[in-house]
Amino acid sequence: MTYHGNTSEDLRATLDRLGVSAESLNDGDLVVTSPIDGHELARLPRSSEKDVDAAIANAVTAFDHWRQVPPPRRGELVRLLGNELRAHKEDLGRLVTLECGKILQEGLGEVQEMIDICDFAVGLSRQLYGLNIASERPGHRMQELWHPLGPVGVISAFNFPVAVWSWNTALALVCGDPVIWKPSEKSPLTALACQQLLENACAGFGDAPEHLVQVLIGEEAVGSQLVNDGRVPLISATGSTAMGREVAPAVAARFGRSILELGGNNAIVVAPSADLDLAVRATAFGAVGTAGQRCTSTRRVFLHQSIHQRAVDALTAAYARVRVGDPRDAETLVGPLIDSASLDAMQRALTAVRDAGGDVIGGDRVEVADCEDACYVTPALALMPASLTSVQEETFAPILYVYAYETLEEAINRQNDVPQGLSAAIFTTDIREAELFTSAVGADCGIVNVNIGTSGAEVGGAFGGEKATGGGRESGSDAWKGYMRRMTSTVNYSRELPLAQGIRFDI
Ligand code: UN1
Repeated sequence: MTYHGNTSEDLRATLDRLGVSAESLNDGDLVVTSPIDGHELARLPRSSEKDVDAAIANAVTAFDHWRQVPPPRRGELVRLLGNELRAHKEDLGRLVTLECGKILQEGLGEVQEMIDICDFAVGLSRQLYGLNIASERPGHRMQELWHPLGPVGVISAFNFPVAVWSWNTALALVCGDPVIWKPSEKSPLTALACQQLLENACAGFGDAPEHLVQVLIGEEAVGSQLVNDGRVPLISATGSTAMGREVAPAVAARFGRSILELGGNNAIVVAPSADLDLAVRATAFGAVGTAGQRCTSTRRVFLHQSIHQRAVDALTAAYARVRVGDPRDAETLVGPLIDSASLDAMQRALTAVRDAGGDVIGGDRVEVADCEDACYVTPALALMPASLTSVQEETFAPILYVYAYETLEEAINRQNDVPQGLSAAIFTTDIREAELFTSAVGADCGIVNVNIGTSGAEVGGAFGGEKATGGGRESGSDAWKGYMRRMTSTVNYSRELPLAQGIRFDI
């Protein structure tokens, strides 16, 4: 692999172009390193308990102003943010690569997702439709009104360090809500860059309230303070199922609202009639793309027994062509894992496959000169014995568990027989199979695709999943409703007072 040189120098230049001052980057003790070569990138100060408290108080004040700004005007701020993102797409994408190890194409794709959600939200700012509902009473009008909710706490993960923030922020802003963001402690620099771009947009906007969008840097303690504070009516949290298990009850205990986007265990079913070339390419992209570190990554593939061997051969050949290396290299398809804990988890999972009688192809560590502290691996195919139940845990690494199946009902049952329910896909040219898979008795996930893979969802659809994935929906469709307060309002314009349900109450 070719190493493209010191990441900290690359980082300084990139941050400089993004307008983030280098001065504040060494004032603290939260050490940020690049997964590309393990070099230290920054030492950031952590937000203290007092800082978090002040940020929440500031957000409450900003809310009082922002909720009174007409939604299309709020959309103007998001339009300006979209422009900033367009102007800085290359640099922000590169920063994602430097801090998170995604290949440049995927860093750019992530920023494109941000631009797309801004466009979506700008359009939404002239909609935010409520229903008119037929009233059962004469001379009455019943209507649903949507009002701003209040400060939104966003907790995000390292793997989509900027897009997840933008899904939440673009919607929250047009809905009239301030945002307080706690990015992953593994990717705080991309957060500082987003904050800078947002501030540029605010400067162009003119009269946005101060502290409309804020960033807090730190670990779990910071997130937990946000989660437990009753002044933050909505917590939108992306991360592991274990994290969601702590966040959900804490927010519920104070009757707050949460949008949870947690682990996935996504499967592709390849049916006998499938276009095998499409199926193999989609499976490989889903499983090895982003080094298997997407919540939508393909973790399992169920191959019909009639095409099992052909598909395994094609996958093995595709895996052999995958270039692992410095994600800044245009030839690279798989960059590093985020850290050594990830590498350990991957090795443990592969040992478990071998212990269970499975065969592992790949999954070897790739040593790179000058990058001894980085964790590069070849993606792994885990060929599983037919007798085994499907793996239940999500390992955030490029491992694809390969199973054979006999009937579609069996494949659907096995796809569903895991705690998570984010994304599933079928490759088939048989319309009956496709329809069954997406039907009420088909895959039980929030995202179910036909002839495309499990990852790479467009922003226009609602994003999220069922069961241990947390049930939340972000991004497109009507996910905006999660960021607003619904009011049912009935107006009586008659001179009578008829009661609902026909009740007579003569007083
Ligand atoms: C995530 O991994 O947290 O559908 C989000 C996808 C991307 C988003 C992934 N649009 O793969």
